[in-house]
Amino acid sequence: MSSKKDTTQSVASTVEDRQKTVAYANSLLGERTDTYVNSTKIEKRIEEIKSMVGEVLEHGSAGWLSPALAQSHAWLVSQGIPDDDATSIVQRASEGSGIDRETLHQRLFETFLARLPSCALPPRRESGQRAVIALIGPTGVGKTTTIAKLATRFRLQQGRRVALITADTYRIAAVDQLQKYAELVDASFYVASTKQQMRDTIASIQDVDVVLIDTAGRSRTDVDRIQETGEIVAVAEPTERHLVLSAATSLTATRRAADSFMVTNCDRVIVTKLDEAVSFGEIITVLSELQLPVSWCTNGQDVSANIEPAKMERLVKSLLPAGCIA
Ligand SMILES: Nc1nc2c(ncn2[C@@H]2O[C@H](COP(=O)(O)OP(=O)(O)O)[C@@H](O)[C@H]2O)c(=O)[nH]1
Ligand SMILES: [Mg+2]
Repeated sequence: MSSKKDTTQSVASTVEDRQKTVAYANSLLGERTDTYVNSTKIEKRIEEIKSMVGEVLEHGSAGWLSPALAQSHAWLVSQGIPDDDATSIVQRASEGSGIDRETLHQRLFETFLARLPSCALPPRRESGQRAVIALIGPTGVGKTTTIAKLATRFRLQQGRRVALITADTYRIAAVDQLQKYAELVDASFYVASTKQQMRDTIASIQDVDVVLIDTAGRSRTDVDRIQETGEIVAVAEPTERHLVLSAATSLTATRRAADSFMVTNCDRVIVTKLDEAVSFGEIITVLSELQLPVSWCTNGQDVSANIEPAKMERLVKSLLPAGCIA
């Protein structure tokens, strides 16, 4: 129970506190504390504060009322998702009131998964149909290595009969390399660098379950050669035409490559070099734009391993690891 004396003391100390606060505020304003308050200066400060509050509110109206949203946006941009995409994705994922970080993470995961194309299943042995699989794409993305990986998988791991055809005669060493590999995995090997050669070769191949066609890497600006590659491949009447894209390349380069190689009528995508990718936003963006089914992912140089059927959940997990917006 407080006495009257206590109450008087407490009122006195409140008044004293207030005076101290006013004195402190005035001192901050650079005024003497006991004489007068410079109203012009105070008004100026109030204007400054108003403008600061205005900025905060404006920022809030863009969707960043919560630090978790701003953090998610910053994370996505740091992972190579274009700024505008990141903004609209985070805004949509945060719709509704009071969502927690875990829900936001889950919604972002689902949003990216929904934007990505489906996965293409590997050719089924039971189909009874011969699979003719062509790989097309820029130089150095890993086409020949992936052909060797697929040959290993189909031949050594699944016991299917495999033939390798290379249309790449520009690099003699590459032809030798693939031929040696074909011997190693007990696959037949052919070179066909013109339409006529391809026609003859494909007609001559009998009793094979899978034909793998390697093509020359082309610079994305080499439009005529890209077209020519497409025509040579077309003669083989492939059941699958894979555009090979590296996850370790910039968004601009991958977008342009995808653009240039579309004339070859690719109907699926292989993503290589996931092990070398510093971030995953670039490849996820291109795959989402392309909307071609993704068949395989490769993640290393070991031809006896380092390839697996594509799984979009894995890619999204790499983009949004647990705790990235914690
Ligand atoms: N780290 C990594 N390197 C790869 C992968 N696939 C291919 N490579 C390497 O990329 C380089 C070019 O590969 P290559 O198959 O010759 O590319 P191509 O020009 O498209 O036929 C080689 O050094 C390969 O070992 C991969 O998944 N990860
Ligand atoms: Mg090659």
